[in-house]
Amino acid sequence: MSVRYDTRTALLVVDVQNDFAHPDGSLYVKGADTVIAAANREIAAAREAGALVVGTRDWHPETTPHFAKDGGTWPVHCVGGTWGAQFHEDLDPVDHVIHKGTGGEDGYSAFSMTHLPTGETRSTGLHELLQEKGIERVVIVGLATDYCVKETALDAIRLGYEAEVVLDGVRPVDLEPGDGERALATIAEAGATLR
Ligand code: VGL
Ligand code: ZN
Repeated sequence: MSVRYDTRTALLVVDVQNDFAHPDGSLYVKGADTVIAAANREIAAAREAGALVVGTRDWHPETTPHFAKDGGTWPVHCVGGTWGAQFHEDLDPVDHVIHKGTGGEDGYSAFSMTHLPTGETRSTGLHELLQEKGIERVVIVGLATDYCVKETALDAIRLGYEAEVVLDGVRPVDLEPGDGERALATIAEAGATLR
């Protein structure tokens, strides 16, 4: 069944950036081409219904405890201003862009960033934007199921939004086999709808 959109709904297009979505990207997620097609289909449906379309970008400094070379987990990716951080060129335009991870945080959630050394959490501005626009429900597509999609869905529920994840519009990194499936189970358990 297709997703319903209305003016109190926002479509969140999570991190469809070259480093995740382009085969030459440093953290390419397999199946990202399917995600781009699904994201564009949802963007068109959202626009038709007058729903807000928000795109997020992972936007890291050159040095951050998020990167393996600085003591973290990941290869260098989505450094702010670089090719890898740009939206994939096949992705249709969004209305608003939200940046996350800008201060050296992991920045998995589209809503909040936790500063790793201090544990302090601050907003990306997304919640404020959605409140200002009277949004009560979010529909989520993008990358990656087991990190940014998961944390965004959990934060959305925590903040009081209805949340729906479009299954053909997300793909996992799967550092460990099954991470994506486990993330979807966690998302559903928290109260989001999987569509
Ligand atoms: C993400 C790993 C590292 C994501 C971001 O967008 O899901 N994954 N940084
Ligand atoms: Zn990242």
